[in-house]
Amino acid sequence: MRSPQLFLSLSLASFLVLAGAGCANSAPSSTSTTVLPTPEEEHAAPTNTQGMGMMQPKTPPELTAEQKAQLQAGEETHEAKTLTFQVNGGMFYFTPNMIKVKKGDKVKITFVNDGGTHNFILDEFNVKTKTTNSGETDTMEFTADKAGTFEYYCGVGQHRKMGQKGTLVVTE
Ligand SMILES: [Cu+2]
Repeated sequence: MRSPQLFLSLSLASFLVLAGAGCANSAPSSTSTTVLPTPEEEHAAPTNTQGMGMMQPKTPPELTAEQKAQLQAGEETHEAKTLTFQVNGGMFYFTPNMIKVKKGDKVKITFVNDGGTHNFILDEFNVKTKTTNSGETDTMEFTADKAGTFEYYCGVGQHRKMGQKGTLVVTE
């Protein structure tokens, strides 16, 4: 009667040992599974670099023919009127970075975000666009009711310090 019980106990003990050994055996294979993702991480690295690239300064785009015509309309002799400008902004520039108008002009500016997070601020005329993301635009209007030289800039992070600014010249 005792023999079968002893056999069962031994069998149970053996099973536990084997089960334990099984776990121990599975440990190395899970370790090698952990090693496998490394090539994928290396593959993902260029994507991260591109993400960092978004933060790097970019060469400002050339003025388009339309932008040149808009700037010329502001510069040439004229009676007070409505002037429209497209201003592109990116890391860390505004194109154009110089706009000239006459006192009394109504100025309409469409800000186009070329890439990154930016806004367009012109304190002296209480102008501030919403903070935009890549590809977004925002339009604002104001009357250039005082003559002088005013700086417009991006208020995001250190962008102004990095050179994302421009000059509005309002002449009498
Ligand atoms: Cu900015």
